[in-house]
Amino acid sequence: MWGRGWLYAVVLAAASWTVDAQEYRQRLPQDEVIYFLLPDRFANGDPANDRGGLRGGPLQTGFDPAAKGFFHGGDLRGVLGQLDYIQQLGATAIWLAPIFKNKPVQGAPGHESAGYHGYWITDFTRVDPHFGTEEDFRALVDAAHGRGMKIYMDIVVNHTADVIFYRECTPQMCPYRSRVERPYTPYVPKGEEHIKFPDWLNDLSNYHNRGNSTFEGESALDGDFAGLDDLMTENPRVVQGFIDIYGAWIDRYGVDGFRIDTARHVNSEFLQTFVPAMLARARARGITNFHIFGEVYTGAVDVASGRVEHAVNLGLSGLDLGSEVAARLGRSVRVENDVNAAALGAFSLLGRTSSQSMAYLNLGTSLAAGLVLGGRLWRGSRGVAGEIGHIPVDPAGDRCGCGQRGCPRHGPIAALAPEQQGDEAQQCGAHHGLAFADGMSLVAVRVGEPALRGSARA
Ligand SMILES: [Ca+2]
Ligand SMILES: [Ca+2]
Ligand SMILES: [Ca+2]
Repeated sequence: MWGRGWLYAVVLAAASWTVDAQEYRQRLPQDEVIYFLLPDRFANGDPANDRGGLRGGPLQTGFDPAAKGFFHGGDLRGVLGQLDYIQQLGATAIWLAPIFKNKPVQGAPGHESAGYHGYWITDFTRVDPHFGTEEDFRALVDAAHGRGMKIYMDIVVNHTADVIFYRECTPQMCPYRSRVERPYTPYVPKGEEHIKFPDWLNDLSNYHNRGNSTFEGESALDGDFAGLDDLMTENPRVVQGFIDIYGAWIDRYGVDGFRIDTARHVNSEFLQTFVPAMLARARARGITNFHIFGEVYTGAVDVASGRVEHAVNLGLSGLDLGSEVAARLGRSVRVENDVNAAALGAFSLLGRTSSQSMAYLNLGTSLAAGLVLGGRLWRGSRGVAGEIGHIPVDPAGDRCGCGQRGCPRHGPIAALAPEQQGDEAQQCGAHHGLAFADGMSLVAVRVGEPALRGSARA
């Protein structure tokens, strides 16, 4: 009796397995549980490929498991060997960081690091030898599908590896040249003229060549992401080139979706052509519910949309503050980080001009800074240029709301007895600020009420 019951259970399990495997295509994107992994850092299934078939030391092969900026040996076979583990976690889809062939090592002498993360692509049509072979990728996709799991590829269309340099400036020191100026004069070091594939990627006229992005205004689209060669994604040659490249990955492997890297730095017209083309390609391959999603990185406050992404001291996240306030006031509203806004206010209050710069240090409920450079607020590439209160200074310190340990954000307040903190914070919260302007002359800006009330700290 027990034997028959056991057999019955096995048959049932096999039947449901088959049904799952066939039905994964019907599953909607919003029903997926996605597991994101960096193949290099996940599992090493084949030590023979750790150096990507290259000879020499870390600067030639990119392999150095003792250095965090280099390849550590993980690969596609390693992921294949861990599918049980990933599925048992409850994941139904795997999002792999880019697996395309990268420039193994790049960076100025003394500052080199490797393409272990996969975002410095030179050949968009091949698997990076550090991660394995085309056969390894096919085996992984097929095995995942056999379990009813999906594979999402991480793709890049905004840039390639850093291969192009400019005659007029040294690498990393090329300020953005606007669209009303002439672009830089691009060149490729000898021996790298045809390092990219397909070959249209070696045509320098397919790039913006305008220098480094400040991640604001037009430079967010046309500027180089820290020197990475920014493609002219408004050029029909580039659009068709990427449709051909990534369409072929759908055709060859039947992958289930794409995550588009740095999507915010690509013109929307590109995406409006590319995305429908990929969906059509997937449908032709019998892939229903092909899922495309893009990366958008903003600071705690997304100034462009007026959205508060995360305000750790207030415990707020995902709040459309700009829209809500605008709706209530009936006026257009701009949302800005509080200390940045205070810095701009102090800059104006002090009568500074557009040729001057200033650092504004906030000593209140939190420790933070605002930077005004040449009359303009400087948010930095990730919108956190002034967040000095979230730079870990004590690895063994308390956990901060930002997720890191040992942040000095409570510096001025934390020195007080706990019963004083609330009151002091409240008092300081309204009136505080020290401005370092024009070569470090220190100006106090409205320390105000707490000082009048006799607060020694204020
Ligand atoms: Ca390996
Ligand atoms: Ca470059
Ligand atoms: Ca771009």
